[in-house]
Amino acid sequence: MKKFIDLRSDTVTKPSEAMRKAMYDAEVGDDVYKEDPTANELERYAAELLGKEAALFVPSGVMGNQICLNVLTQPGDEVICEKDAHIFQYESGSPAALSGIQLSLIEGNKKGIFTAEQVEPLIRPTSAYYMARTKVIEIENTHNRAGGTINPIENIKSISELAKKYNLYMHLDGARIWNASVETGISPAEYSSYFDTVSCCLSKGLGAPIGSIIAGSKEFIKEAFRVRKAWGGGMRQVGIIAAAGLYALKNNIQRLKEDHQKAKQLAYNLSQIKNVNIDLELVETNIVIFSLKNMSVDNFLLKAKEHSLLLGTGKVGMLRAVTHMDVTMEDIEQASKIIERILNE
Ligand code: TLP
Repeated sequence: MKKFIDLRSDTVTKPSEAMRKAMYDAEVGDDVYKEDPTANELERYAAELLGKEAALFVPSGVMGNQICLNVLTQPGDEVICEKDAHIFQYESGSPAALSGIQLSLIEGNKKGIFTAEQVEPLIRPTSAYYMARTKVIEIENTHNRAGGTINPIENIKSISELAKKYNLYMHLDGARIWNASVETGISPAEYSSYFDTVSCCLSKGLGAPIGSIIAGSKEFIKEAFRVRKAWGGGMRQVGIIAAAGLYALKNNIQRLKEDHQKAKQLAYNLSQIKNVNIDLELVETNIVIFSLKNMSVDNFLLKAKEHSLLLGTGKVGMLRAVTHMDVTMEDIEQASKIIERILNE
Protein backbone atom coordinates (compact mmCIF):
# COMPACT_ATOMS: atom_id res chain seq x y z
CA MET A 1 0.00 0.00 0.00
CA LYS A 2 1.22 3.52 -0.86
CA LYS A 3 2.55 5.27 2.26
CA PHE A 4 0.95 8.66 2.86
CA ILE A 5 2.14 11.32 5.26
CA ASP A 6 -1.22 11.94 6.84
CA LEU A 7 -1.54 15.36 8.47
CA ARG A 8 -5.32 15.70 8.08
CA SER A 9 -5.92 15.26 11.79
CA ASP A 10 -4.59 13.65 14.95
CA THR A 11 -7.71 11.45 14.78
CA VAL A 12 -5.98 9.30 12.13
CA THR A 13 -3.57 7.71 14.63
CA LYS A 14 -3.73 3.94 14.86
CA PRO A 15 -3.39 1.93 18.07
CA SER A 16 0.18 0.85 18.84
CA GLU A 17 1.15 -2.77 19.51
CA ALA A 18 1.16 -2.16 23.27
CA MET A 19 -2.28 -0.53 23.10
CA ARG A 20 -3.65 -3.43 21.07
CA LYS A 21 -2.24 -5.84 23.65
CA ALA A 22 -4.05 -3.93 26.42
CA MET A 23 -7.24 -4.16 24.35
CA TYR A 24 -6.75 -7.89 23.79
CA ASP A 25 -6.19 -8.51 27.48
CA ALA A 26 -9.09 -6.33 28.68
CA GLU A 27 -11.55 -7.82 31.14
CA VAL A 28 -15.06 -7.02 29.95
CA GLY A 29 -18.70 -7.09 31.08
CA ASP A 30 -21.98 -5.44 30.12
CA ASP A 31 -21.43 -1.72 30.56
CA VAL A 32 -25.14 -0.91 30.31
CA TYR A 33 -25.38 -2.76 33.66
CA LYS A 34 -22.17 -0.93 34.71
CA GLU A 35 -20.47 -4.34 34.87
CA ASP A 36 -17.52 -3.71 32.60
CA PRO A 37 -14.50 -3.53 34.93
CA THR A 38 -12.26 -1.88 32.34
CA ALA A 39 -14.77 0.85 31.45
CA ASN A 40 -15.40 1.40 35.17
CA GLU A 41 -11.66 1.74 35.79
CA LEU A 42 -11.27 4.15 32.84
CA GLU A 43 -14.07 6.33 34.22
CA ARG A 44 -12.61 6.26 37.74
CA TYR A 45 -9.11 7.09 36.50
CA ALA A 46 -10.32 9.85 34.16
CA ALA A 47 -12.46 11.45 36.88
CA GLU A 48 -9.41 11.52 39.15
CA LEU A 49 -7.21 13.01 36.43
CA LEU A 50 -9.81 15.70 35.75
CA GLY A 51 -10.48 16.36 39.45
CA LYS A 52 -14.20 15.61 39.10
CA GLU A 53 -16.53 13.39 41.13
CA ALA A 54 -17.41 11.14 38.22
CA ALA A 55 -16.84 10.48 34.51
CA LEU A 56 -18.53 8.66 31.65
CA PHE A 57 -17.00 6.99 28.58
CA VAL A 58 -18.78 8.08 25.38
CA PRO A 59 -18.22 7.07 21.74
CA SER A 60 -17.10 10.48 20.41
CA GLY A 61 -16.24 14.07 21.18
CA VAL A 62 -19.40 15.31 19.51
CA MET A 63 -21.56 13.04 21.63
CA GLY A 64 -19.62 14.16 24.71
CA ASN A 65 -20.20 17.87 24.07
CA GLN A 66 -23.82 17.38 23.12
CA ILE A 67 -24.69 15.23 26.14
CA CYS A 68 -23.17 17.88 28.42
CA LEU A 69 -25.12 20.69 26.76
CA ASN A 70 -28.31 18.63 26.85
CA VAL A 71 -28.02 17.91 30.56
CA LEU A 72 -27.17 21.52 31.43
CA THR A 73 -30.05 23.11 29.51
CA GLN A 74 -33.77 23.09 28.73
CA PRO A 75 -35.21 23.76 25.25
CA GLY A 76 -35.22 27.51 24.63
CA ASP A 77 -31.99 28.08 26.57
CA GLU A 78 -28.91 29.70 25.16
CA VAL A 79 -25.21 28.79 25.22
CA ILE A 80 -22.54 31.44 24.73
CA CYS A 81 -19.50 30.33 22.71
CA GLU A 82 -16.88 31.56 20.27
CA LYS A 83 -17.95 31.92 16.61
CA ASP A 84 -15.46 29.26 15.49
CA ALA A 85 -16.25 26.81 18.28
CA HIS A 86 -16.51 23.15 17.27
CA ILE A 87 -20.01 22.95 18.78
CA PHE A 88 -21.10 25.65 16.33
CA GLN A 89 -19.04 24.84 13.22
CA TYR A 90 -18.70 21.08 13.18
CA GLU A 91 -21.45 19.37 15.16
CA SER A 92 -24.15 19.23 12.48
CA GLY A 93 -26.48 21.73 14.16
CA SER A 94 -26.91 19.35 17.11
CA PRO A 95 -27.49 21.97 19.82
CA ALA A 96 -30.70 22.93 17.98
CA ALA A 97 -31.53 19.48 16.66
CA LEU A 98 -30.94 17.44 19.81
CA SER A 99 -31.53 19.87 22.67
CA GLY A 100 -33.64 22.71 21.23
CA ILE A 101 -31.11 25.31 22.32
CA GLN A 102 -29.49 28.23 20.52
CA LEU A 103 -25.94 29.49 20.49
CA SER A 104 -24.93 33.08 21.06
CA LEU A 105 -21.65 33.73 19.27
CA ILE A 106 -18.74 35.89 20.34
CA GLU A 107 -15.96 36.92 18.03
CA GLY A 108 -12.74 35.99 19.78
CA ASN A 109 -9.30 37.39 18.94
CA LYS A 110 -7.10 35.71 16.33
CA LYS A 111 -6.45 32.91 18.84
CA GLY A 112 -10.18 32.34 19.29
CA ILE A 113 -10.04 33.77 22.79
CA PHE A 114 -12.84 35.92 24.19
CA THR A 115 -12.93 37.75 27.52
CA ALA A 116 -15.35 38.14 30.43
CA GLU A 117 -15.93 41.76 29.30
CA GLN A 118 -17.17 40.47 25.95
CA VAL A 119 -19.44 37.88 27.58
CA GLU A 120 -21.20 40.11 30.13
CA PRO A 121 -23.33 42.19 27.71
CA LEU A 122 -24.56 38.96 26.06
CA ILE A 123 -26.01 37.55 29.28
CA ARG A 124 -29.75 38.02 29.07
CA PRO A 125 -31.66 39.47 32.02
CA THR A 126 -33.56 36.74 33.88
CA SER A 127 -36.60 39.06 34.03
CA ALA A 128 -36.83 39.12 30.20
CA TYR A 129 -39.31 36.24 29.75
CA TYR A 130 -39.46 37.01 26.02
CA MET A 131 -35.79 36.23 25.55
CA ALA A 132 -33.87 32.95 25.49
CA ARG A 133 -32.42 32.06 28.89
CA THR A 134 -28.63 32.26 29.03
CA LYS A 135 -27.55 29.02 30.68
CA VAL A 136 -23.99 28.00 29.72
CA ILE A 137 -20.68 29.54 28.70
CA GLU A 138 -18.62 27.18 26.56
CA ILE A 139 -14.86 27.38 26.02
CA GLU A 140 -12.81 25.23 23.63
CA ASN A 141 -9.25 24.61 24.81
CA THR A 142 -7.19 24.11 22.75
CA HIS A 143 -9.16 25.95 20.07
CA ASN A 144 -9.21 23.80 16.96
CA ARG A 145 -10.23 26.24 14.25
CA ALA A 146 -7.98 29.03 15.55
CA GLY A 147 -5.03 26.64 15.19
CA GLY A 148 -4.68 24.67 18.44
CA THR A 149 -4.32 27.82 20.54
CA ILE A 150 -4.35 27.74 24.34
CA ASN A 151 -6.78 29.81 26.42
CA PRO A 152 -4.81 31.53 29.25
CA ILE A 153 -5.85 30.19 32.66
CA GLU A 154 -6.34 33.73 34.06
CA ASN A 155 -8.84 34.43 31.29
CA ILE A 156 -10.70 31.18 31.98
CA LYS A 157 -10.76 32.08 35.67
CA SER A 158 -12.29 35.51 35.10
CA ILE A 159 -14.95 34.06 32.76
CA SER A 160 -15.79 31.44 35.39
CA GLU A 161 -16.16 34.18 38.03
CA LEU A 162 -18.61 35.94 35.75
CA ALA A 163 -20.49 32.67 35.26
CA LYS A 164 -20.79 32.29 39.05
CA LYS A 165 -22.04 35.86 39.41
CA TYR A 166 -24.84 35.21 36.92
CA ASN A 167 -25.51 31.62 38.00
CA LEU A 168 -24.44 30.15 34.65
CA TYR A 169 -22.81 26.80 33.94
CA MET A 170 -19.36 26.48 32.37
CA HIS A 171 -18.66 23.74 29.81
CA LEU A 172 -15.18 22.88 28.52
CA ASP A 173 -14.71 21.34 25.09
CA GLY A 174 -11.35 19.91 26.06
CA ALA A 175 -11.00 17.58 23.08
CA ARG A 176 -7.31 18.56 23.22
CA ILE A 177 -7.01 19.70 26.85
CA TRP A 178 -4.07 17.28 27.18
CA ASN A 179 -2.15 19.32 24.59
CA ALA A 180 -2.84 22.55 26.50
CA SER A 181 -1.78 20.86 29.72
CA VAL A 182 1.60 19.50 28.57
CA GLU A 183 2.44 22.81 26.95
CA THR A 184 1.62 25.03 29.96
CA GLY A 185 2.30 22.60 32.81
CA ILE A 186 -1.21 23.35 34.14
CA SER A 187 -2.87 20.06 35.09
CA PRO A 188 -6.07 18.85 33.41
CA ALA A 189 -7.65 18.99 36.90
CA GLU A 190 -6.76 22.65 37.31
CA TYR A 191 -8.22 23.51 33.91
CA SER A 192 -11.34 21.48 34.73
CA SER A 193 -11.79 23.16 38.10
CA TYR A 194 -13.25 26.22 36.36
CA PHE A 195 -15.94 24.16 34.62
CA ASP A 196 -19.06 22.25 35.67
CA THR A 197 -18.72 19.79 32.80
CA VAL A 198 -15.80 18.76 30.60
CA SER A 199 -15.53 16.68 27.46
CA CYS A 200 -12.14 15.38 26.36
CA CYS A 201 -11.01 13.07 23.60
CA LEU A 202 -8.99 9.88 23.83
CA SER A 203 -8.96 9.34 20.07
CA LYS A 204 -6.97 12.39 18.98
CA GLY A 205 -3.35 13.01 20.03
CA LEU A 206 -3.57 10.31 22.71
CA GLY A 207 -3.86 7.69 20.00
CA ALA A 208 -6.85 5.61 21.14
CA PRO A 209 -8.98 4.35 18.25
CA ILE A 210 -12.34 5.44 19.68
CA GLY A 211 -13.83 7.40 22.50
CA SER A 212 -14.14 10.45 24.69
CA ILE A 213 -14.68 11.13 28.37
CA ILE A 214 -17.13 13.50 29.96
CA ALA A 215 -16.79 14.46 33.60
CA GLY A 216 -18.57 16.46 36.27
CA SER A 217 -20.55 15.95 39.47
CA LYS A 218 -22.07 12.56 40.34
CA GLU A 219 -25.51 14.02 39.78
CA PHE A 220 -24.50 15.28 36.33
CA ILE A 221 -23.02 11.91 35.31
CA LYS A 222 -26.16 10.10 36.44
CA GLU A 223 -28.21 12.24 34.04
CA ALA A 224 -25.55 11.96 31.32
CA PHE A 225 -25.73 8.15 31.59
CA ARG A 226 -29.47 8.35 30.87
CA VAL A 227 -29.00 10.67 27.87
CA ARG A 228 -26.17 8.54 26.45
CA LYS A 229 -28.51 5.53 26.49
CA ALA A 230 -31.38 7.52 24.99
CA TRP A 231 -29.15 8.60 22.10
CA GLY A 232 -28.03 5.04 21.39
CA GLY A 233 -24.64 5.34 23.04
CA GLY A 234 -25.11 2.59 25.62
CA MET A 235 -22.31 0.18 24.75
CA ARG A 236 -21.97 -3.39 25.98
CA GLN A 237 -18.56 -5.14 26.32
CA VAL A 238 -16.93 -1.77 25.80
CA GLY A 239 -13.86 -2.67 27.87
CA ILE A 240 -12.21 -3.68 24.59
CA ILE A 241 -12.01 -0.01 23.62
CA ALA A 242 -11.97 1.44 27.13
CA ALA A 243 -8.67 -0.43 27.60
CA ALA A 244 -7.20 1.60 24.75
CA GLY A 245 -8.42 4.81 26.39
CA LEU A 246 -6.94 3.83 29.73
CA TYR A 247 -3.65 2.93 28.06
CA ALA A 248 -3.70 6.30 26.26
CA LEU A 249 -4.26 8.29 29.46
CA LYS A 250 -1.51 6.41 31.30
CA ASN A 251 1.12 6.42 28.56
CA ASN A 252 0.52 9.00 25.89
CA ILE A 253 -0.02 12.40 27.51
CA GLN A 254 3.57 13.55 28.07
CA ARG A 255 4.66 12.54 24.57
CA LEU A 256 2.31 15.18 23.09
CA LYS A 257 5.22 17.60 23.54
CA GLU A 258 6.90 15.84 20.61
CA ASP A 259 3.87 16.60 18.45
CA HIS A 260 4.16 20.27 19.40
CA GLN A 261 7.83 20.30 18.39
CA LYS A 262 6.91 18.75 15.04
CA ALA A 263 4.21 21.40 14.52
CA LYS A 264 6.67 24.22 15.32
CA GLN A 265 9.21 22.77 12.89
CA LEU A 266 6.61 22.43 10.14
CA ALA A 267 5.38 25.97 10.76
CA TYR A 268 8.93 27.33 10.62
CA ASN A 269 9.62 25.46 7.36
CA LEU A 270 6.39 26.81 5.86
CA SER A 271 7.26 30.37 6.91
CA GLN A 272 10.38 30.06 4.70
CA ILE A 273 8.33 29.23 1.60
CA LYS A 274 7.59 32.23 -0.61
CA ASN A 275 3.96 31.47 -1.46
CA VAL A 276 2.78 30.54 2.02
CA ASN A 277 1.05 32.86 4.52
CA ILE A 278 1.45 31.70 8.09
CA ASP A 279 1.18 33.34 11.51
CA LEU A 280 3.77 31.62 13.70
CA GLU A 281 2.21 33.07 16.86
CA LEU A 282 -0.76 30.76 16.40
CA VAL A 283 1.33 27.59 16.55
CA GLU A 284 1.19 26.71 20.24
CA THR A 285 0.39 22.99 20.15
CA ASN A 286 -0.08 20.42 17.36
CA ILE A 287 -2.10 22.31 14.74
CA VAL A 288 -0.67 24.43 11.91
CA ILE A 289 -2.97 26.57 9.81
CA PHE A 290 -1.77 28.43 6.74
CA SER A 291 -2.92 29.77 3.38
CA LEU A 292 -1.45 29.99 -0.09
CA LYS A 293 -0.70 33.03 -2.23
CA ASN A 294 -0.69 31.37 -5.63
CA MET A 295 -3.01 28.36 -5.62
CA SER A 296 -6.52 27.39 -4.59
CA VAL A 297 -6.94 25.11 -1.58
CA ASP A 298 -8.72 22.39 -3.60
CA ASN A 299 -6.09 22.31 -6.32
CA PHE A 300 -3.32 22.21 -3.74
CA LEU A 301 -4.95 19.35 -1.80
CA LEU A 302 -5.18 17.28 -4.98
CA LYS A 303 -1.55 17.90 -5.89
CA ALA A 304 -0.41 17.13 -2.36
CA LYS A 305 -2.28 13.83 -2.50
CA GLU A 306 -0.52 12.95 -5.75
CA HIS A 307 2.72 13.47 -3.81
CA SER A 308 1.46 11.19 -0.99
CA LEU A 309 0.78 14.05 1.41
CA LEU A 310 -2.64 14.44 3.02
CA LEU A 311 -3.68 17.78 4.52
CA GLY A 312 -6.99 19.12 5.79
CA THR A 313 -8.83 22.40 5.71
CA GLY A 314 -9.93 24.81 8.42
CA LYS A 315 -11.53 28.22 8.02
CA VAL A 316 -12.46 29.14 4.45
CA GLY A 317 -9.32 29.41 2.32
CA MET A 318 -7.09 27.91 5.01
CA LEU A 319 -5.19 24.64 5.07
CA ARG A 320 -4.67 22.64 8.24
CA ALA A 321 -1.87 20.26 9.18
CA VAL A 322 -2.08 18.37 12.46
CA THR A 323 0.93 16.57 13.90
CA HIS A 324 0.57 13.34 15.85
CA MET A 325 2.33 10.18 17.00
CA ASP A 326 2.17 8.45 13.61
CA VAL A 327 4.31 11.06 11.83
CA THR A 328 8.03 11.47 12.46
CA MET A 329 10.23 14.56 12.25
CA GLU A 330 11.53 13.10 8.96
CA ASP A 331 7.96 13.02 7.66
CA ILE A 332 7.63 16.68 8.63
CA GLU A 333 10.76 17.59 6.67
CA GLN A 334 9.51 15.54 3.74
CA ALA A 335 6.05 17.20 3.90
CA SER A 336 7.66 20.66 3.93
CA LYS A 337 9.68 19.80 0.79
CA ILE A 338 6.57 18.47 -0.98
CA ILE A 339 4.65 21.68 -0.20
CA GLU A 340 7.52 23.84 -1.44
CA ARG A 341 7.87 21.80 -4.62
CA ILE A 342 4.14 22.05 -5.45
CA LEU A 343 4.06 25.82 -4.90
CA ASN A 344 7.17 26.37 -7.02
CA GLU A 345 6.11 24.10 -9.90
N1 TLP B 1 -12.47 17.62 15.43
C1 TLP B 1 -12.14 17.00 14.18
C2 TLP B 1 -13.04 17.54 13.08
O1 TLP B 1 -14.37 17.51 13.48
C3 TLP B 1 -12.73 18.94 12.69
C4 TLP B 1 -10.68 17.22 13.88
O2 TLP B 1 -10.19 16.52 12.98
O3 TLP B 1 -10.04 18.06 14.52
N2 TLP B 1 -14.20 19.17 19.85
C5 TLP B 1 -13.11 19.57 19.16
C6 TLP B 1 -12.39 20.80 19.58
C7 TLP B 1 -12.66 18.82 18.08
O4 TLP B 1 -11.61 19.23 17.39
C8 TLP B 1 -13.36 17.65 17.70
C9 TLP B 1 -12.96 16.85 16.49
C10 TLP B 1 -14.49 17.28 18.46
C11 TLP B 1 -14.88 18.07 19.52
C12 TLP B 1 -15.33 16.07 18.10
O5 TLP B 1 -14.69 14.88 18.28
P1 TLP B 1 -15.18 13.54 17.52
O6 TLP B 1 -14.63 13.65 16.15
O7 TLP B 1 -14.58 12.45 18.33
O8 TLP B 1 -16.65 13.51 17.55
